[in-house]
Amino acid sequence: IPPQNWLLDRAGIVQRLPSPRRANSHKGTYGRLGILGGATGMIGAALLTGRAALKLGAGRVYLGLLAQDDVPVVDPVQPELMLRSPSDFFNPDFLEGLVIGPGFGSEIAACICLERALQTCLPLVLDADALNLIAQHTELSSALQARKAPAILTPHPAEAARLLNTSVTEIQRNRLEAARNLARKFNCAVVLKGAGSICAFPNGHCHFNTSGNPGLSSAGTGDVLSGFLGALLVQGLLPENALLLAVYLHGAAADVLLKQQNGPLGMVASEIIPAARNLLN
Ligand code: NPW
Ligand code: AMP
Ligand code: MG
Repeated sequence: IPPQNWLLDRAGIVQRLPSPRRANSHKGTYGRLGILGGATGMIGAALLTGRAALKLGAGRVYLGLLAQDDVPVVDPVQPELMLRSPSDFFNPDFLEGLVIGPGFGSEIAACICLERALQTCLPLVLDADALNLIAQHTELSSALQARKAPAILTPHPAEAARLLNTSVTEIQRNRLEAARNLARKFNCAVVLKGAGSICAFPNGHCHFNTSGNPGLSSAGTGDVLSGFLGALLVQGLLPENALLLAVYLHGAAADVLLKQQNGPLGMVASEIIPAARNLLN
């Protein structure tokens, strides 16, 4: 089939929703997600990802923070999150999915974690600094290309430019082509974020998101999106369904807030989380 383009709207996600919860389910039914990120100065990014994942239904969420000093041992806002050493994440059968990148930094410890993560068979969400490291280190980019297990890439235009070794202007000039090139280059599902996010797949098919608004143009909203994606993956959704649903829902939650709060100004990433939960339930 030649590559096709679709609009991603409410009708397009209905058949991708997770099945209703069984009465006799338990937390183990809904997956164990790990999140690697939160280097010094960016711990908030990993907390947002973790909170977003819990609120979209992941059974258990573990945070592996990269920061070395004054590392929190609990998230007082969301004590359900389990803060563990990143090295625990590589114990066999500990996790069923992994998000890497929110506030991850580019220190050597981050590089080593990413290298190990790429060697696992876990479904991965690669965001933010994980993408920057892949763009910088050919060994990491080759390891990603050689992977058999699924990975989803969530670059904003600057991260996409680094991955394709071009400029932001060039990415924005032809966003469709950029998204498709990324999906083909890394043989992964990709969302090229920004106003009118584009989800692209290695077979060339692309979906233009119709939800979202400039209220999302603030720090941490991308970190929340990666948590949504991780949560849907560990609940057993196929990567394609998890990506399309997470992207649409993230924007739709912002659209609800825009109406409720009479405008985009001052919308913050943490507000997107309960709004998305309401839409999914
Ligand atoms: P400019 O210059 O602003 O116009 P980086 P980052 C450009 C963590 N965070 N269209 C932008 O352009 C992240 O998870 C931590 C066009 C600029 O040049 C990462 O780990 C938070 N251009 C780390 O910080 C909350 C666009 O991209 C460049 C664009 C660094 O991530 C915040 C900036 O990108 C943050 O999430 C668009 N739509 N979007 C926390 N609370 O701890 C972006 N650009 O250099 O990759 O920096 O995205 O802030
Ligand atoms: P990040 O740059 O990684 O924090 O991600 C920002 C998130 O907000 C992405 O999901 C973007 O698609 C979304 N976003 C930012 N600005 C807009 C906008 N003007 N319209 C729609 N979505 C946006
Ligand atoms: Mg980001």
